[in-house]
Amino acid sequence: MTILSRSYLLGAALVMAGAPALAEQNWDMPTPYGDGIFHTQNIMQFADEVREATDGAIDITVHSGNSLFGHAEIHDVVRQGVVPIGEILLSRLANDDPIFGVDSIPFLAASYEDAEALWEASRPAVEQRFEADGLTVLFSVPWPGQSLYLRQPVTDPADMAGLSFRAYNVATERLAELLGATPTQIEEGDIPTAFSTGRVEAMITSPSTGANARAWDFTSHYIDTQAWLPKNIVFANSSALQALSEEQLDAVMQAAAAAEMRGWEMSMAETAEKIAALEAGGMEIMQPSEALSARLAEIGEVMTAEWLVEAGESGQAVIDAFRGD
Ligand code: PCA
Repeated sequence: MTILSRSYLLGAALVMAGAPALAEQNWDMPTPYGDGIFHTQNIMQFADEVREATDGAIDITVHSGNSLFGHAEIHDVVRQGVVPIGEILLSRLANDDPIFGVDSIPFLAASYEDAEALWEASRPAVEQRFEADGLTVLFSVPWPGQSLYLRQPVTDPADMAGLSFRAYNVATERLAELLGATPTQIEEGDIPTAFSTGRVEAMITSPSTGANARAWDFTSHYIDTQAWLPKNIVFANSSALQALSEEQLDAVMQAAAAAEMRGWEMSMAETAEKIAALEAGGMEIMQPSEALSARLAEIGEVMTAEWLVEAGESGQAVIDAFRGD
């Protein structure tokens, strides 16, 4: 029997016996995003609330900005039990299962209301897929709408052909391709360097990420497309949760539910606040031209169709549930 399964059984036995709390646990929690990002502030508050509710027995330390593990490693290290908890951009897992990428299809769910309905419709499938890997979903919070950052006031979508375009998941890669641009994957924290060294010259991301990266230092025009709301997800190793006492587990789950509510509100408030910060930084704020809107809508249709082919019947069921069919 491995150490992991032994501790799992011990944990399960303790829960069944309603045993007293285990000794103090220090939980390292890696996240890709930096301290200036509202998601990170939200998970720090989550950590504070868990610490308080458990009288310090569960002491979560947030390791921000890829400082403990890189974005691409976090899912694996939590699965392996190297750390008990972590945060990632959910759609980074779209290569493992298309369900993880449903929130990154342009204009499928571009408002908070629609994003919430899509999360409700897709949550059971996401949770099941995490469970199959020995992981428990704690909560998920969207970034504000994804909009374009450019060095010229593009009105004709054809003018984006040939641009080197920053991508952060497979959907942004595909979007860049469909625009005729050339995608390059760049982590959020590396955006300023990628622009200043000429690796990329355009991107699509939230006002939160744009303002945090001081996008006005390397782009001049913000086009407010708000095309989709990709989500971060916070998840724990299920064995680590099963090793908690019932009260401790309750405390974690309650703090998680509160963090989800708070995070969605923070995200909504961010949208206007951070667009104003981009403008204050010197960027020109534009609405998309009719031609650009039409092209992006078309790309959204193409990507929805491609996603449905990949995701099959279970994907169709999620879309039907989302649309209330
Ligand atoms: N910020 C992250 C993901 C989506 C967003 O708004 C990023 O740009 O990497």
